[in-house]
Amino acid sequence: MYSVLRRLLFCLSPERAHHVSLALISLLEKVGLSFLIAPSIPDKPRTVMGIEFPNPVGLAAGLDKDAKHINGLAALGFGFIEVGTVTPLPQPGNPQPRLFRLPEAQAIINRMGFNNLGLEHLIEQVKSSGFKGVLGINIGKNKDTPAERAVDDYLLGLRGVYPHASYITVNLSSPNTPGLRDLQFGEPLVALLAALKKEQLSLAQSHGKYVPMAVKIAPDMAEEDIRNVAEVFVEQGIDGVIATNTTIARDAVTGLKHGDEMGGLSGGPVRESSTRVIRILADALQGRLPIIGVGGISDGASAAEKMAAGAALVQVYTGFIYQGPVLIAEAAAAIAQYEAS
Ligand code: FMN
Repeated sequence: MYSVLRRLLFCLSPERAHHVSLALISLLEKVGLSFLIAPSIPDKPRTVMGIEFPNPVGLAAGLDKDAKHINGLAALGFGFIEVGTVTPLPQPGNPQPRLFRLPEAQAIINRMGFNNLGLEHLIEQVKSSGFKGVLGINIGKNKDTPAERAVDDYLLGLRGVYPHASYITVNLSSPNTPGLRDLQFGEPLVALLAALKKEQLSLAQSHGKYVPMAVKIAPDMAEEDIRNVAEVFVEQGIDGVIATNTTIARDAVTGLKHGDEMGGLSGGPVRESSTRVIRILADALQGRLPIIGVGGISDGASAAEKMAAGAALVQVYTGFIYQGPVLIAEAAAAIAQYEAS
């Protein structure tokens, strides 16, 4: 069914197809017909970051930036949904076109630039969804906020989403906000995480509940940098790491239509580099923090590969666009088989 639908959707521009499919997914849920496109996924519960996940396959950030479609997406069988990236203030993102399909490589290039309706709007959406499942909320900085004041934006995000999230993701790895990825290294990383940790602990006291905080990193990191950030995460009391975001590398898509567009590349071409980061992180962390593996999962084998590299959970985005909801079931089944072996 999805292959027919995808053929129709792929006739539209990528951004239009995005909105139409999400509207359809939400509509099916509202009228109780999600089963028409949702695969059946047996529960395989596990506890990660102190949260119980019904199954290990989640939706990665960026698909539902404004948290408008949580219930529709959850009805497809995801074990958890991550919404955002949300910035404190609404911002339009980059001019269109800013989203490109590269079907030959089962890939996407995007330079959306954190287009979103802002923190207040996202919180209202989450509240009105009444969603009871595992919800990650991914926070970022506004484009116009200078790098030296980035921490203020993340603190606003943390405070705003804290009461509404199962976990919070600190996104330091989008290639589409100038200077953002510099926050992944050295003194700026330590200063940012120390400030966020302090605030998280104070929020835990005032709200009477501890909401874990994960950091999302890029795939384009040298081994030494990955090992260094792993130590910083442990020292700063971070609860998990999400590896990885999109890549700025282009070798896998040179010569393909849209292959030289600026932005972050996702899907097939990021699979190996993301698995490499997970493997190095797992070796450096030795179980001290859980890893959520994301990047290029397009079938059962690529999902199980992330678990074998050391992930405790996985997320999908681009593979979901190309394969549809059946990917959730394939990934969950392959992970169950890997864990049983
Ligand atoms: N990651 C974020 O942390 N925040 C975002 O706002 C975000 N927006 C994205 C928008 C698009 C169109 C795509 C394709 C990816 C986006 N991502 C974002 C990255 C994905 O969450 C994921 O980390 C990355 O695409 C690798 O996974 P994949 O190969 O399964 O797509």
